This record gives sequence, C-alpha cells and structure tokens, in this order.
Amino acid sequence: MPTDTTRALDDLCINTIRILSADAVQKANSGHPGMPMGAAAMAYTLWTRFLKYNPADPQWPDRDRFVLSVGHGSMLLYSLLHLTGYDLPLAELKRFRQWESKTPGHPERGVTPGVEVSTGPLGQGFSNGVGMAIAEAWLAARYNRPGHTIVDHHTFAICGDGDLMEGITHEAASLAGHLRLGKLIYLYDQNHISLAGGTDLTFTEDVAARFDAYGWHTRTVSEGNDVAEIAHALEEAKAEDGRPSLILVHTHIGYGSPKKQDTFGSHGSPLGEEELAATKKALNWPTMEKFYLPESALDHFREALPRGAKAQADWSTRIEAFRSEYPAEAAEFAQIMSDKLPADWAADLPAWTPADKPIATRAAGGAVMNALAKRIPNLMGGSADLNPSTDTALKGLGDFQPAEYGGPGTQGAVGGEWDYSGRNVAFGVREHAMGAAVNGMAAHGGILPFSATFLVFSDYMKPAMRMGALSKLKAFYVFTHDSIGVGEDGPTHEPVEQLAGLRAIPGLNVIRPADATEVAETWAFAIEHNGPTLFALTRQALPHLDRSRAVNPAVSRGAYILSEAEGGAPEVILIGTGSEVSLCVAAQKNLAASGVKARVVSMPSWNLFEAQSADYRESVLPGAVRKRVTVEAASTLGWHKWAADGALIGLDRYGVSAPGDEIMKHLGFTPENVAETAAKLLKG
Ligand SMILES: Cc1ncc(C[n+]2csc(CCOP(=O)(O)OP(=O)(O)O)c2C)c(N)n1
Ligand SMILES: [Mg+2]
Repeated sequence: MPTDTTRALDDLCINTIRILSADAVQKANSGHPGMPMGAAAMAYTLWTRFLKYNPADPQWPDRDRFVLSVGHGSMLLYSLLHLTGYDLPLAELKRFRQWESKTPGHPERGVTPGVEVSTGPLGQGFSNGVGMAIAEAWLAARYNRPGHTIVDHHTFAICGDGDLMEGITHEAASLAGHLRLGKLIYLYDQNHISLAGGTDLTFTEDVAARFDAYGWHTRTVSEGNDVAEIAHALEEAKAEDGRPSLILVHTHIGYGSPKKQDTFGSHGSPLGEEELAATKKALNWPTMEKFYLPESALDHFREALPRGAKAQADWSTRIEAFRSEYPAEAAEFAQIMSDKLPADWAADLPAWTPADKPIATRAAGGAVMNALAKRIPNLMGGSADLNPSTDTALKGLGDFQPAEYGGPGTQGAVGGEWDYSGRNVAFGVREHAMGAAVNGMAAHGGILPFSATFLVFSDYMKPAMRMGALSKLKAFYVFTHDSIGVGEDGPTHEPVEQLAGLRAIPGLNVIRPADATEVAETWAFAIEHNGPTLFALTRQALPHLDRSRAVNPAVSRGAYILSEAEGGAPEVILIGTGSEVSLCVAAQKNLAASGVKARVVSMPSWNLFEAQSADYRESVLPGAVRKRVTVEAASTLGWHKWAADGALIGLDRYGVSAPGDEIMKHLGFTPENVAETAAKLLKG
C-alpha cells in the first residue's frame, strides 16, 4: 500500500506536470493546457514506474518507445522530458512554440531529444506505434537467442478521443489485433471532450467493446488520477503478451482549473492569468511564481537518470555476452541498428540490355527487391493486399505473423518462416495505417521498411507519407499501376492528378523510372538516401532503353540526356517520365526521318533534378532550347516549369476502361502524336 508520503509526492509530481504545462502555454499565449493537466497522472505513472529509457542516451536501442499520439498535448511530453533529465533545459520550455525553440507546437522528430515521432495529425502516432511494435517483434525474433535477450522493449502511447475517431486508428488497431502485438500498450485519455465540444456530440460508441472485438486486451481505469489503479492496469497490460492493450483512463481535461476543467475551453487555449492563478490555488500549489519546480518533485523525476543508466548498462552487458557467443549475429545487429548497409548490398542487383524482353517496371521492381533482400537483412515490408499485383513479395523470406495462428499453408502466404521473423508483412486493405506503420518501423530503427499498393490509392496513404517526408524517415513507398496503362480497371483505378500532388510534398523523392534499369537505379538511390522515396511503377511491360547515345545516365540526377540528337545541336527536347520515355525515343526517330534534331531527356524525378547544380541542369535542358515537349500520362499541372515555350502532352481528364494500349493511343500517348506536336512547335 502506498504510504501518505508517497501519495503526497505522487500528487506533487503530477501537479508539477500540470502547472509546468499550463505555465508554458500561458507564456506562449498559445497551446493546449487541458490535455497535459488531465493526463498528468497516467503520464507520471508510466514515466516513473514503467517506461524503460535513459534520458542521457535518447537513442539507446532497447529503450521502450513512447508516442504522444495526441500531439497537441506536446507540453505534457516536453514537461516529462525536462523533468526526467533529457537535454531539454527549462529555458526551452519557456520558449514553447517560439522561433527555433526545441519545443515546437507539436512534437517533431529530430527537433527535440526524446521525441520518437512527429505527431499532431490525429491517428498517425497511434499507427506509428503499431509499426514500432512490428519492428521490435521482428528484431526480437531475428536476434534473441536462448539465454540472450537483447531486444525486449515495449511501445507505449497516449492517445485521445480524436485519435480513436480517426479512420486510420481503426485500420491500425485491427492490424495490431490480428498480429497479436502483445508489447503494444496504449493509454487512452478518455475525457469525453474534444476540440469543439463534448464527445456526446460525436463519439458515443463503446470503445472497449470495439477494441475487444479487434482482439485487444482492454481495461478501464475509472479514476484517472489514481496512480495505484493506473499502475495496476499497466502491470496487467505488461503481463498480457498475446494481445495489444488499451487502457481506457477516465480523466478530466483541464484538471484543477476551477472554471475550465471538463470543458472544451481548456482544450486549445491558455487558461488565462486569472484562471491559472485560481488553478494553482485549487491544486494547493505553493507559489504563484512561474515555472516553479518543487525540489522534491524534480529529484524524484530525475531518478530516471540513474535508473536509465543502470538499465542501459545491464543491456550492454547482455550485448557483450551475446557478442561473444554469436559474433556474426551481433555484428549484423550492430550494423542495422546504426543504419549501415552491408558492403556487398548491391552485389546481386539484376541488369538488363535493350535486347531483353520488355518487362513492366513493377516486375523489375520485384526482381530488384528480391536481390536486395538477400543481402540486406532488414529490408522488410509488404503490400495492402496486393502482392500478386505489386510484385513486392520477398520470396521465401517468411510471413510476419503470430506463430500460433494460421500457418504457412494459408492462401497467399509468401513462404518461408511463419512467425515474427518473417519479412513479408501482410498489411491488409489498410493503406493509411500501412503508411503510418511503415513510418513507425523506420522511426524505430533497425528496419528498412517498404509499403506497396496502386498509385491511385496513394491518396489513401498521403497523410502518412507527408509525415514520413517531414520527419525524414527512410521508408520506401512503392506504387504500381501508375497510369492509364492500367487499362481495363478503368478510371477509378487510373491515377491522373496523384503525381502532381505527391511531387508537391517537400522532402519526398518521387521517382518514376522509365525501364527496368532505371528501376534498379531508383532502388539503389533509395537504399543509400536518408529520407523517403516513392516509386511509381507500371503495370504494363516497357522496352529496355538503349543508352548508347546517353550522357551520364543516372536516376539519382533526376533527369539526364537519354538519347542525344544526331547531327548537331537539338532543335527540340522531348522530356518524358516512366512509360512515356520510350514514346519519346520512338518520336525522336520519326523526327530524325524528317530531318528534325531532337534530344530525349528521361526525367524520372523532378526533385532530384532540382537538387542538381545549375550547370548540370543547363546541360540537360539548355536555356537556349526553348522548344520542348513534355510527355507524361498524368495531369499536366506543374509541367510548365520544364516546358519553356513548349507543349505539354498529358492527361487533364479521367481515364477510361479499355485495354491499356488502346487507351494510350486514344488519349494521345503515341510516338506519332509526340513527333507531330514537336514538328508543329518547330513550325509555329
Ligand atoms: C487529423 C486531424 N484532424 C484535426 C485536428 C485538429 N484537432 C487537434 S486536437 C483535436 C481534438 C482532439 O480531441 P481529443 O483527442 O479528445 O483531445 P482533448 O481535447 O481531449 O485534448 C482536433 C480536432 C488534428 N490535429 N488532426
Ligand atoms: Mg478528449
């Protein structure tokens, strides 16, 4: 039983989180005080009694992962990070939400030590956590040996009503339940208030029943300020290793504020000086002084430092023992955890020649991924129920599944081991959660994760990819069926405007390779690059391009001269991407027959080209050659940037259901149309 003194210390610590958060929001005159005040007790209990972390080494590989899915409650996390001794001085909390502070409005990975993922768009953090738990389970299955447990940590999150309303968490929770991710433990800050009112306006389902149905372990904590009750629920959740856990904690938003507690008024605005003072009084806070931290509370929080150092030292001892018995495995583990590649990672990359039979770039992608996966042990991922179409199965490398359920005989199983060591994740028809889970796998560390689906469904994944790009996560988003070349499935399945939107995402490398060789180069770029890469691959077969007249062909440069004009300087430049590059090559021949000198530029990636030197860009697209034809079976939005005084061949309408090659012809994607358009330009 807790003594009165421990209770008093608990209360003091919990109030320290509340007041510190409210003070910082007040000083910034901006932010969300209610959430930290309501969830302070659960956060305190987790961070002082359960969470395994070392504030002195935020990157320690075997730390528990903590995700604040309710990113608007960022001051809760910043308070915890400061109080427990991370490198986040109080001065930074005093600069909450200010220019270049380490305490941005919502947590941002890479800005604040101890922030695992950027959160704010509700539902993303919840779903990142599922990816983190996948990563942990895979690493544990691959590296732990009897007597050597070197990967053994939990993923905790605090989520809120908003998270659980979002569709993405329905997908992610369903997936986590299916996968039986027992080391996933979520605290749900169930305060019945969201931004614009009470949840009786919007959200009245039985959340526990819903999660029970997903196969989660659920438990309700009826008094959200009761440390003992919260601790008991967390113990129970930790003991439950066959199911993820959701602990529904009944809390009061804005707890302690006489006028604003339990109101949506405390959700997203400072309490106000008067109400802040009244809150301090109501909570028996000893002073009105701002940013006051009681010494005994700080001392108690700072016990995290020796505790964390000891936990990490114990782990280091275990790693040493592992290394002496399993040197090769230990070396591989060290390599992947430090995000390094094996020296021979590219050794098996396939190569093609123009004489080879045409193949779809999705098929080339599959061949390349399988070659990479043989050498790169931590390349893993899967598709949203599209393995037969995306060609992204890693053959024979196992199905990431709970060993006790189903089995390798299951229809659609990739083959190999059927357990958490499997490298193929069946994400199911859950694109949005797939994107966020892949981000979580990347953020966890130790995994090079990929997702796969049709390009048209990138719309279902885009919010997650935006977060991946913002956070510079090394993730591979593979998309196939990248144009009207899809054919018979028709306009619902034929992307038009997607590329334009995706290209507008800062930090996302969008690459649309033109043939199998460019696919291999795209993968090679992605594997070595820090940050996310998006692949746009075809369903239909494409010829292998002849590079005998190319100048420094390299996808990594974004665009290059694939086929230089014969007989002198080019009069016109034909710029294509993906499946349309071979049309440009054929058009070049047509034009040459009538004496027109045309250069063909393959432009797999706008953003990579933009990153080149001005000299290089000028060498590919000389300012003096202003007649250009751009060819892409997608929206023309943005192509004016490259076309100078030229013409755009694109698709500013929906596609059609018909055989793909017929659609291409009817909608103007033919060598003849490209050549005629160029000829007209030159005449005009
Ligand atoms: C995807 C998304 N939609 C909308 C918002 C804006 N928003 C921020 S917090 C919030 C309400 C969240 O409610 P809840 O999780 O209950 O948080 P609480 O009010 O309890 O702190 C909304 C709508 C957002 N951040 N992300
Ligand atoms: Mg709420």
